[in-house]
Amino acid sequence: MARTEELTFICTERRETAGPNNNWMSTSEAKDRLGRIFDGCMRGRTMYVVPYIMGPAASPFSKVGFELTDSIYVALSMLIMTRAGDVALKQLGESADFVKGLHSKADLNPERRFICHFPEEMAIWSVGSGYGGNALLGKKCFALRIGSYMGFKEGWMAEHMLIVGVQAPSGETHYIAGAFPSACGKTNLAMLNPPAGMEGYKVWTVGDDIAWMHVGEDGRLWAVNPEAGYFGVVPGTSFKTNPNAMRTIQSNTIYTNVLETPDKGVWWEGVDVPPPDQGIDWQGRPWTPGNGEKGAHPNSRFTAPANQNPSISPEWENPQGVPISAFIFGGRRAKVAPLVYQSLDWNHGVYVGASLASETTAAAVGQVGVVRRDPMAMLPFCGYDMGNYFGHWLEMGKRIPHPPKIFNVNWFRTDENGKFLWPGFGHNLRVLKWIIGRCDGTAAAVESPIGLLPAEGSIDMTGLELKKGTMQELLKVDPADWKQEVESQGAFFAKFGDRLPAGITEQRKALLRRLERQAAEGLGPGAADRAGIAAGSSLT
Ligand code: OXD
Ligand code: MN
Repeated sequence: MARTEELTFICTERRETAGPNNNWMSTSEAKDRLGRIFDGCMRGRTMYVVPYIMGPAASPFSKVGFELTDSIYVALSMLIMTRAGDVALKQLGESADFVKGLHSKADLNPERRFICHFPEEMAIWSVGSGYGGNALLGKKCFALRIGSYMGFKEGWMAEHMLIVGVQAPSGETHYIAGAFPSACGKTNLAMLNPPAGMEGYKVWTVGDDIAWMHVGEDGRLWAVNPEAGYFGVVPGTSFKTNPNAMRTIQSNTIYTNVLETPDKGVWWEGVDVPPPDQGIDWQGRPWTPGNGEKGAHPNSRFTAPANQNPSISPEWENPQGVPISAFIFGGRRAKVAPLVYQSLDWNHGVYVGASLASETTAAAVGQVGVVRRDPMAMLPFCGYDMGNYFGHWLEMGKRIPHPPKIFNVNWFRTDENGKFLWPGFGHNLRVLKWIIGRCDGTAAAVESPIGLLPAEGSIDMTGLELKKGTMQELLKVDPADWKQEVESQGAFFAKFGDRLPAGITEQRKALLRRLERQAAEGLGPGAADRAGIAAGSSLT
């Protein structure tokens, strides 16, 4: 039903390569342990051999993989999620440069379940699970864990980011890539419909989960979506919350762990139609409405072809990708993070991404409202030491002559009664418009210790009226909250030990200095200078 992070390993010669952010097993131990489980496990079954491409066919950035599997679900899903078959064999030609993926359901026993990655030899061995995130090896395993390691070695970036094109009424389109931890509305943002008052805009989906990005000859960063389909969460998906997703999943779609209706249809909690009188629940048991069980598992999924999405970008298969104007990082924060702010420069933006955090929701087991740090939303997916990963980000800043501007967003700020201050969904386009305005130099901003905030009136509110004072509340930077936040960030970064780049530590100190200066300025003009607190890095 879900990814099993505790059974997911990075397997390398040396433990240091994997870093404190990954479970580690030595290459030889992993092959020995898993080899014994794999031995004979497909006897009497059909083995499928799936050659596939991650990335558009004929793109210089695409890479080929093979997956051997004994799961028909995996084989068919790979045909949806990747460009598979002949096209991949043609692309590979005589080359031996491909990622070797081995998967078996074996006996589906959690005691004998392992998802092992061998970045040093471009191989993935996954056994004992049939869940997409563990078993569709092109996605998280290849495109992110192996991909991030390749990017580190080869000078490009594999990120857990959606990619959208925002077309203005003038016809001009800007591309934005965004990283969000799970349960932050990434798929909805990737398929956003403009709100009332912004009908002249159009949002195009390039990708909903993963971006592979290279520095182009023009000095900008260009992104391709390595996938060809969507592996999305079903419950809560409806014509009200995400009409484009609903239209995408009407046909050629594989559903897992949903309710089966008597006419062999599917149903789930949160869809626009009432439940059937009876059905078979996600565990295969008879189900009736109100019997106290969920019909669909909260993480039930659809696998659907991207080209069925009504908002699919005309550029989504462009072999060169699309040029990225802005990165956005976003988490679920009831307090602390304003609706949107811009980083002061690339390095500060890397810090903003590295300190990304989100509060846990009822959708996952465990305590609700606990802040979890998830740098660049990559904590479960970075295939090597995350300190080195931060270093790679800082390094990329020097290699991109015209880098994307970096922003942080928070759709989830609440008032004192715990009610969301921002309507979210289509209205998030108002924030994207401000972000694009910043990239174009047309939207106004004001300085704050944490970065640049929208100047009053600079967010387009045509067609949306908020209660008086709400926008101020959404954009508030509370010094006490932020002092605590910076402390919590420091405790998190300490875990990376001496692998943490100096650039990250410097950014944290500079942020602290700017906050202290602001606090002192609250004491009256000149107080900061008298207290000897230096100004933060220059605002350019
Ligand atoms: C996913 C995930 O399935 O991030 O995309 O877990
Ligand atoms: Mn994801």
